[in-house]
Amino acid sequence: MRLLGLVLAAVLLGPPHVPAAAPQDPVSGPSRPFDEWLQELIAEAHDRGYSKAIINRTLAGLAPLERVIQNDRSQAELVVGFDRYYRARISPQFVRRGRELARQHRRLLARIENTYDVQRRFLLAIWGIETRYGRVKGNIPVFQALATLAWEPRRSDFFRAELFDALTIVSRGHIDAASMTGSWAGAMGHPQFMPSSYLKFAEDFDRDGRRDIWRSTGDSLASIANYLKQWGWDDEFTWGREVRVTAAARGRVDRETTRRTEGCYAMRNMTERIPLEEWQRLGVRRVNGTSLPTADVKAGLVITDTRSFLVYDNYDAILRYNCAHYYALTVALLADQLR
Ligand SMILES: [Ca+2]
Repeated sequence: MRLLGLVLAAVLLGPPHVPAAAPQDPVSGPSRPFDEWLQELIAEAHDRGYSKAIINRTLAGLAPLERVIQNDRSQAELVVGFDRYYRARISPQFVRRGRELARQHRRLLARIENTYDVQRRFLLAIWGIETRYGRVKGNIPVFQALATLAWEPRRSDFFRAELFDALTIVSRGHIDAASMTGSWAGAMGHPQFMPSSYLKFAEDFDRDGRRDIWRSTGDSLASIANYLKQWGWDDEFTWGREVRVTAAARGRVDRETTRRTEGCYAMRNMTERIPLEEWQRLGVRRVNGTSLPTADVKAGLVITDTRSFLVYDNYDAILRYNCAHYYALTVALLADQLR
């Protein structure tokens, strides 16, 4: 089976956790006036049992945000090379900052590592890539962003569900609506969780009664750890490694391996996982040309325009965070630099 399709377009389909939009006429706008739509939404919130006080603090008086609509519509599939993508995010200074934070939060990270069994370097790497280690968390009011996107027809069902999840978060008293800010598509706080992910994975690690991914570093890093753990992370292993695939090896790989057929887009854009010894037989080598390790582990091959990687099961957990190889590889390579 051919793997040429594996040469990846950079899949920059927007923020984490948000499924790609179905193709649609880009100029078609919301079909109904926002206020009329909002009144119906508020009625539904009442029906679902959210209190009047909560609804008044969150939904009442909302106006759509033009900036959100523009961002949503301009999400093109940008095709840049992997190296350019990586360099745009990771600099020596950015790595140094990560190492500083690793020292600064050494004890906290050790406790989180022990609790969730996820190596700390991956938590720091996701934190770094998502929000520049908490510096850029987004300052758009989450209810306004989600309401705008739920009103827009493109992905209204997805964002409407997220909007009700956001109401649930406020109802439970974890955060007040005014402090609930995020990026334009509703990804929130240090880990950039969508509300549905928040409800499933956010943790109250500092035990103050709130799962505060906006202000608590402990809650935030533990929430990232919990996310990876729940998606099957195994700290006996790492994520994978960069490899060298010669033209001859590439020919054998194309003839003798198959693509994955299940999972999100990026998961289907790599090979099935086969034992390392099979990759060795096919001619795949470490970057320095030496033999692959003899560990009894399965790996899938991810090929970008410039670099190739054998990835283990843990890599899937990073793709669950954001299903794009460039994203996951950048997280993984940063994590290696933070070891
Ligand atoms: Ca807390």
